Amino acid sequence: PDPAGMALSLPKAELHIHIEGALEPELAFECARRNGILLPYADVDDLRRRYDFSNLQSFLDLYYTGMNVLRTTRDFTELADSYLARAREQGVRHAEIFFDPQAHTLRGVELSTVLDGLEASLATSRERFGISTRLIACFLRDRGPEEAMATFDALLPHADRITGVGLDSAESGYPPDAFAAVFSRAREAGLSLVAHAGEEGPPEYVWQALDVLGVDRVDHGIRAVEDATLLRRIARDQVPLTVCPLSNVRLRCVSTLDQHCLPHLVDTGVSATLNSDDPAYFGGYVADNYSAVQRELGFGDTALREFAANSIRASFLGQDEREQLL
Ligand code: ES4
Ligand code: ZN
Repeated sequence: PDPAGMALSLPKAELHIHIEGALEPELAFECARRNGILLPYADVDDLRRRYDFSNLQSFLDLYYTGMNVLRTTRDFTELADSYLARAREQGVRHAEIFFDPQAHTLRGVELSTVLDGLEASLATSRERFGISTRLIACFLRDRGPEEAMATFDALLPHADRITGVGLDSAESGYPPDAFAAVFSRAREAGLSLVAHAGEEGPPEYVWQALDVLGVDRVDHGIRAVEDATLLRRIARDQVPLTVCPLSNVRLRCVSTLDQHCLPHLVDTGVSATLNSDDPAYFGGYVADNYSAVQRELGFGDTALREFAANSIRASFLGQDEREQLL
């Protein structure tokens, strides 16, 4: 048995991937050149050398600067194609892809440009890459609930093009409960609900994501291990967590991978999935996260199979489609 091979070949779903975080430096410079934009970095190597983060905000600063080169439908199509090509090599059979509408509309790129561009790639992802895909629109929590509501209004005419809404960006100081109204409207519109919580923020934010927003999955959720009652709740209700181990280390939410709480989550009966978050920035795509936890946390083949099965069960695919992948 080849451990790397197992991590790569297991059929899996990726449920926590920000498409803007799949922007590799090479494509960033190509888009910059095409669009006549000057990136504040000398070249690809100079940009890569800056991928040394001290916390979530230090990453977000680079993430929002980098995506400024994305202007045309073609840019978004090539971005999604680039992710799908890498995801296929990593055994991904289904991907639920986050995008940040406000990060584009705030700098003058139309929502329809973003959606048309992504869809031009995703519409044929099954035929070209063997990957089914869904889109999840995330609200930027540090831009506040009013802007989230306005963004939801702008998304509504396109509601058939997205499967759910999420909540991301800077977490500390931005509790989920402020977004109760917009999440309630999203639920009424028949959308699935997710939220980043307990990445940098406290267990209280995870409680709010569950009890106030009513999310179907929690993104990250690792700080739930600090609250035994919360952890039991997550295990009892089998609320899936989309865990991103390499991200947690790169953003220093966890000091080293061998200190990660994933074994504790598994021991408590939590449905944990493994994901890449922002693969271009965090040193690996999804299977690299599987191999990393195998190497550093001692998870065996059975555990890796369980993570992959969890990812398919936790997806927003219909029951038939899920069963085909299991
Ligand atoms: C993100 Cl790692 C992470 N956390 C919160 N928001 C994000 N947006 C993109 N990556
Ligand atoms: Zn994320």
